[in-house]
Amino acid sequence: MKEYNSKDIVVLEGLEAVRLRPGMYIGTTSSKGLHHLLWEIIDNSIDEIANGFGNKITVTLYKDGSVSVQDNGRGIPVDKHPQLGISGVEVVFTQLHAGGKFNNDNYNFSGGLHGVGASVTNALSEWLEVITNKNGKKYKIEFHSVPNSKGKILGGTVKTPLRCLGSTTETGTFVRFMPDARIFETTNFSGEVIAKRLKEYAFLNKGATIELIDENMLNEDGSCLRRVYKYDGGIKDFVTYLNEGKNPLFATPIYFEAKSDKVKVECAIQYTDAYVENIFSYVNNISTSEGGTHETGFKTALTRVFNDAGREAGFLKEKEANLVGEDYREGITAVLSIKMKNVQFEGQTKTKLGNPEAKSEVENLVYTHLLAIMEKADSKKVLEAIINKGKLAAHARIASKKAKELTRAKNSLEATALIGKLSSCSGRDAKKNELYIVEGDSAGGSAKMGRDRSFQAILPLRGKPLNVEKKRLEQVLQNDEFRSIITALGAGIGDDFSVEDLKYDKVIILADADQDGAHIRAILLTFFYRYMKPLILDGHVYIGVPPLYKISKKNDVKYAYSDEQLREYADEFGKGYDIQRYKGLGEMNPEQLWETTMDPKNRTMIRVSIDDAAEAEKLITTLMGDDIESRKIYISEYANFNKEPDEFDKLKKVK
Ligand code: TTJ
Repeated sequence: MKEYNSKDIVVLEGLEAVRLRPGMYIGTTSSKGLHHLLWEIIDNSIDEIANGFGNKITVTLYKDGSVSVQDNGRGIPVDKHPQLGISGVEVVFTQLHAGGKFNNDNYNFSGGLHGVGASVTNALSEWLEVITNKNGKKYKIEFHSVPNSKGKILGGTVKTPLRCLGSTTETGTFVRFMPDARIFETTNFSGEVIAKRLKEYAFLNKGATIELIDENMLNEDGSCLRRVYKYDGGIKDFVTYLNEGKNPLFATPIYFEAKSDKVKVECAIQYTDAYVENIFSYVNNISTSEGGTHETGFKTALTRVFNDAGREAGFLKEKEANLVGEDYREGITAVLSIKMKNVQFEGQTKTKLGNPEAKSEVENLVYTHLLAIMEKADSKKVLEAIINKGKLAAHARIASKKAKELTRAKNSLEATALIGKLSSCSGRDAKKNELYIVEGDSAGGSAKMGRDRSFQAILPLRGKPLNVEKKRLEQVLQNDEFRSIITALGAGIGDDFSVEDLKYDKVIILADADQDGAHIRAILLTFFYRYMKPLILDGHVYIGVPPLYKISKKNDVKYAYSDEQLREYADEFGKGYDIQRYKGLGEMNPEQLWETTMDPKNRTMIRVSIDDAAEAEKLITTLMGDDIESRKIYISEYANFNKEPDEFDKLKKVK
């Protein structure tokens, strides 16, 4: 082997930094970070397919805990990189930020959000192997992370240099890796999590076959579980899937593709009799859950098209005013998928498209193509349904305007009466203040007495709040519990909600650890999700976790938050201890509640986040909507406790 030169040392130091501070590259070393390793690899194959090279991706979970990704694209290049003097494939896996893209000419569109690159996956793997089939030959290179002579682990170094294994008629790339257990809190990949992501990719890349093989899950006949996703309708099928269990206003989603010299747009739209707005947007296959310029352009075009086409067709009379954007978005389910070069992401979670040109490009394309569809004679019924729905929404909007204003009016008599139940805090620094929403008056009372009133405010909730799913804003605003929450937060609601006006940095839901408590949490989260989504997206919503047990021996008191922890403490105490099981928050006295659940030094909280907007949406409609049948199916599919015994037995876990 040739000697290392200085350039190679730079490369090694790059990957060293990744092992030193994995969090800087993949956010966290939890399960989420572990899966990030896989997304880095899969995204490369998706890019290849999205640009028209190949049509199949296979992800395999192996018994030894490793995972592989295979595509039938062009294969990673093996020729020597002119500056670095090593093969292209070695560059991709050892050079930070190299990715699968050497320059912009190889790909028209590519993600670049997850894009810390495949080298990060390599650096954080115990071993990684690559097979690339290219130019009629099969090549293989292997990497590993092993200690050097000083005992320091070097991540992702070449174990076996690139060699040719012979000839082949295939083209494409195969990458298999073993995540490094010395880095991650857990190295168990979740078939469910991966399947969800692959399904979304399959919707976004119509016609592509994306499969997941899980060797750890066996079917009855001993074969391993194989899930295949292929949607010839693409995002049109996506919309149909999202609307399962709802009542669509017309049978087939509106669908069109269009492109200019700057962007490619694909769009599917269907309305249901629901009241919520569901627009999912993507740029280069990356979910833009914070929206951005493309989504703004889309919304503007939507309003213009329906007003113009509606007037032309006579559904909007001369004396009737145009409807506004939100009227046309009530009950909409839409997927907007665009492709463009040089994407810029902004926002708190870097999921908001910033490119200014995307607004006008998308607006023009959507306006022209959607208008052409709506002007067709056989679209008349569809157009009429949309305009009528919009008119009803406009009516409700005007009716709820007054109620909305009330919740914003800080000093009005009514507003003061509403927050009468609120025990506010004395501090005025919104960045430090916390609002506890507490289940039940008795727990609310304990929380009031136990809290640190300088920054903690308490809002007790009486009984079950209203399930806001399937309710119009107007009805939500008539509900006392929600009105007090809205007024207390002081940041508006729905389209008017602005996180900047928040009076609290943390909104903490505190409910019992039982069925009723779970229901209350679900209802509150549904409300925040539907009417204050940025509150969740920006990470302001938390679930307080009260202890399940108090275990004590003489003056030594410990609180356990799980059965496992209880066993641990019982072992520590040995003999002669007492266990108290808390059935509810109300059983704790103010001091105990403070100590275990509210004191920032000791408390445990779960921060609520949305990883996958489309799946979150599906979950909420299924769990909180009024279609009982699909809720049953969902629960039996995803929550094993309700599975039919024989159905569950089909999937035997093997080690
Ligand atoms: C790059 O431009 C020249 C032709 O090949 C392009 C390329 O690298 N294609 C490519 C990379 N297809 N698939 C990959 C890939 C697949 C996996 C599983 C992992 C990685 C890092 C890249």
